[in-house]
Amino acid sequence: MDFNLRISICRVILIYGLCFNLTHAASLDYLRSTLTNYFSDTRHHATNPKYKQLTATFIYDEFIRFGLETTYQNFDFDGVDFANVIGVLKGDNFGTYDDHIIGVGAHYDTVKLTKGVDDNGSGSAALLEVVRQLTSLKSKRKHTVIFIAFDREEYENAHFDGKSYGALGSKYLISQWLLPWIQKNYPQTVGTFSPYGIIVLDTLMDYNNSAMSQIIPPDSLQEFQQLFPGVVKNLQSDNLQGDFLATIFRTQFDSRLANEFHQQWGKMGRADYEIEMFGLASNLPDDVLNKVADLNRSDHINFWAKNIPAIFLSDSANLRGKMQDCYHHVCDSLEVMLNDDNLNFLAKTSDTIAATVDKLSQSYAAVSGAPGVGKTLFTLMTASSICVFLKQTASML
Ligand SMILES: *[C@@H]1O[C@H](CO)[C@@H](O)[C@H](O)[C@H]1NC(C)=O
Ligand SMILES: *[C@@H]1O[C@H](CO)[C@@H](O)[C@H](O)[C@H]1NC(C)=O
Ligand SMILES: CC(=O)N[C@H]1CO[C@H](CO)[C@@H](O)[C@@H]1O
Repeated sequence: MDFNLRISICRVILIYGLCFNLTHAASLDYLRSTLTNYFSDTRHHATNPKYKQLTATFIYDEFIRFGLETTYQNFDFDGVDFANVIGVLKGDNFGTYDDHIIGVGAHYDTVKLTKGVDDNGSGSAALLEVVRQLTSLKSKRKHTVIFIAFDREEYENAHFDGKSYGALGSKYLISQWLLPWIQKNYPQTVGTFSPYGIIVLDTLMDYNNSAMSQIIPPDSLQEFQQLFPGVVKNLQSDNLQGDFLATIFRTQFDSRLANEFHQQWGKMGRADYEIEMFGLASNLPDDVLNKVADLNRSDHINFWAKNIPAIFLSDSANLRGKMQDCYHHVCDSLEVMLNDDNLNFLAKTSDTIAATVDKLSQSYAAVSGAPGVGKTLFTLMTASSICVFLKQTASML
């Protein structure tokens, strides 16, 4: 075989390789190794403090490695020390009211006796994958991005004063870190502070395309129908497959973020991984809201309570597939949760978050000639037209 022909064959193989990689930018290897090495065992302060500490340190070190301004926010509850991990990627507009901050957050702790791979290893792994993608582009951006790994979201026992103390990490984050941090860094007295808000990830890798794998709680079916008629119709006509990511948001306050996320999801391919938008109208009566309280169960509620926009992404946890049995139990484990479909579903979610944050924070190529988004996009577009050409040629042969 002559040398030039060999080179040409090598090129074709290379381009083919590119075609296969094009479906997502997410690194399946990074997601898999993160889940396997740092989110596959209990992360509870009483039952497995060592592993929890290992995980927190890993997140902190990864944030640093990816170039974020990283800090622990320690807080005390009932005499126990907890720690949120915070990483900031400053935009050009940092410190001015033109800075529309966008956040991504997930809790890394677990309840006492679960392995917590899906709840909420999945959200934390996606969080790190998004940081990896956004910082590897070496682009700059106008708006600041904040990444947060929350501690102490989980709380399973009744407290002695009878109140519920779930999602404490995000509550303390807002009151003891975020609001003081904003006051210090954005001291203007004119203008309006207008963050895009935060994307909260909790329990989001359980994909299941079997019929009847998605539960709509029967005793609140009527309320779900009343609030989200389109979603319920979709699910029913789809034989209640648990094959979608649930996006929960308030139509009046969170639509900027929710709509962008929805649009980006549509551009990612893999149409079999679906999305459903649960937009909550304002001023709904409490008795209706109480029947759909599952939509409240993560850190986003603390942002809502402080009038900060937030959207909540989830697979719906115990209402779906294997999580019906494994939610908060030992079998929320690698053996049960780590399969190709779940990993690819998580990859699509990570890609969509990265694209949403990249778009809203207005990234642009750094002048130094480093490969910025523009150049990467150009390469991708060239590669994708070659892919289309190759696929067409292949189908003609
Ligand atoms: C859920 O959150 C909404 C908005 O913060 C609130 O109005 C509602 O009372 C909450 N419902 C429950 C059951 O906690
Ligand atoms: C899908 O969900 C059903 C329960 O509805 C479960 O029996 C089945 O194992 C799940 N399949 C996968 C691939 O998780
Ligand atoms: C989405 C989801 O189910 N998240 C869970 C994470 O853990 C908290 C605390 O137990 C639950 O309330 C959430 O349901």
